Amino acid sequence: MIDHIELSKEISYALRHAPWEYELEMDEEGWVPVEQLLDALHKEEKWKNVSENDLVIMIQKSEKKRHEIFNGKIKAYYGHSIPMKIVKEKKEPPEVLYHGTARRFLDSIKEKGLLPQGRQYVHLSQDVETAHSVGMRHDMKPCVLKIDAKQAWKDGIVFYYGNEKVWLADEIPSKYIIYGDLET
Ligand code: HQG
Repeated sequence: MIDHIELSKEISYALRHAPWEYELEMDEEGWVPVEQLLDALHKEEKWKNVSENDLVIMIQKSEKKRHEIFNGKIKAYYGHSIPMKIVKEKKEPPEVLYHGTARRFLDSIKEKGLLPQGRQYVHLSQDVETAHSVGMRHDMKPCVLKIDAKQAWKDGIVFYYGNEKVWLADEIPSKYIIYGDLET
């Protein structure tokens, strides 16, 4: 039996953080040939029977839209940390976006704004619930920050489309962050 959650984690690791460990040739949008990924996975005992169909099932079963398969290639929608910056589609964001984070990061965020830290882009959420669950990864009682994306976009801050719930930005200066009573 294939553990599709475990498979998704390994594929996210390969596509977001370490394509070279899997000898993957990645293009500038982050696409790699499915065959190459399968060849690499087949070298591991636990993935030796994984098929393209398993990848499709993995994507269908996932509670988040993390990966896409198209024309024999697969990519991660977001999350990259590799040195080669993945080219994302610039897009006007919704008027308001959210960012779930830990209480312990707030002072630094107030001072420096939202920075990508270990990843290529700052990750923003389309809705409060998504932001809250992102923040839960860092803090049992996360804070949800509200981003005045409309004003930021007007002022020339570039946003990029991740998937229907995830937006990306190079950085979000502190003046566009609303530290209201959104603490959850
Ligand atoms: C924080 C997951 C101090 C930032 C999620 C965050 C997301 C600062 C942490 C995606 C800071 C980075 C990404 C500053 C930002 N000072 N801390 N100036 N600026 N930070 O994990 O956004 O499930 O790299 O608030 O759902 O939490 O893997 O980013 O807490 O969509 O598919 O630095 O990853 O998706 O943490 O999460 P991360 P993230 P998956």
